[in-house]
Amino acid sequence: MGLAKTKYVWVNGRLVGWDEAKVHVLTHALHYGSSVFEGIRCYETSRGPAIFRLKEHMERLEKSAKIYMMKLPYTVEELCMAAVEVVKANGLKECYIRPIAFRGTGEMGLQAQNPVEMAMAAWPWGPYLGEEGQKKGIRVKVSSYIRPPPHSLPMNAKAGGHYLSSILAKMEAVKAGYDEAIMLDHRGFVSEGSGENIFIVKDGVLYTPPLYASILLGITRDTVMVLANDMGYKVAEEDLTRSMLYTADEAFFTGTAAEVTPIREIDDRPVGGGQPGPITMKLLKEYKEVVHGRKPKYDKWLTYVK
Ligand code: PPE
Repeated sequence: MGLAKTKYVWVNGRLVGWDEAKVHVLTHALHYGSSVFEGIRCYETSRGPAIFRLKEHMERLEKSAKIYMMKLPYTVEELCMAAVEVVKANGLKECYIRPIAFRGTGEMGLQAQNPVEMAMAAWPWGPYLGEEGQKKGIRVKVSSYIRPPPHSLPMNAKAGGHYLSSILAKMEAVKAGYDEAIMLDHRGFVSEGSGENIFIVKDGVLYTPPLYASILLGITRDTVMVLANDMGYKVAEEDLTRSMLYTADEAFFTGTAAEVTPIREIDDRPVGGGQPGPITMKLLKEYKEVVHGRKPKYDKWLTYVK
């Protein structure tokens, strides 16, 4: 899948041409995965393009960096302004924005405190698990790979190296003919997808794994929790077992890239009726309304690109 190339990329504080946005082969992060990043979406609205929950994403980036003792060379505010600049300069209406901070060149070795460099690119990106997947639901498999426990890797940070675990799980699932993987944590409870958080619905109540199940504290997870509450549904952050997945009425993934994606089958067992569930679809619809700026109540989550 080729990336939809855009004109400019923001690199260390200035816009450069797409093809100029390069790093040296001895970049620390290339060898050891010492990077932290974000994934943010910008949507078209009647008031122009709007970036969804921009500040929360940049704040999470700062926290991820802190965990790995990386000092970001820009403030959250400066990074928010840079994101707006990238969208604007490229004339994009709807896009995915990828800020990354990484240890650059200088010394080699694990302890190297090489200067932290930053870049931010934006490009048009469709639904993570396919247009069709979002409409009809996807088929998933519980992975043989578990999420690293918190005393092995701080999975609450969105760090480059952490994705090696996700890559193994995703490749395994796709090679076996499924769309995505669900990973369990080191205790055997449900954690999350390779690049999404997971929810189930049982008897009208939403359940999602807690922070300590080695999940990334997803911003879409938070959005869906707020929307569900406001729609009158109860939401519980609780440990989920594998069999609770099999007997759920509905299941879905959340993520900036995945948005809300229904799950119609888990380990060859149909979820509910084997089709996207009604509460899932209501949440997906509401999510789309909100990100496209059609719900004044949640306008505080939008940063307009003017
Ligand atoms: N868990 C993981 C492991 C994860 O990577 C993501 C985002 C989430 C949960 C959901 O977080 P949030 O986007 O804040 O709701 N995954 C990104 C895609 C990773 C990729 O490049 O592939 C994303 O959705 O942007």
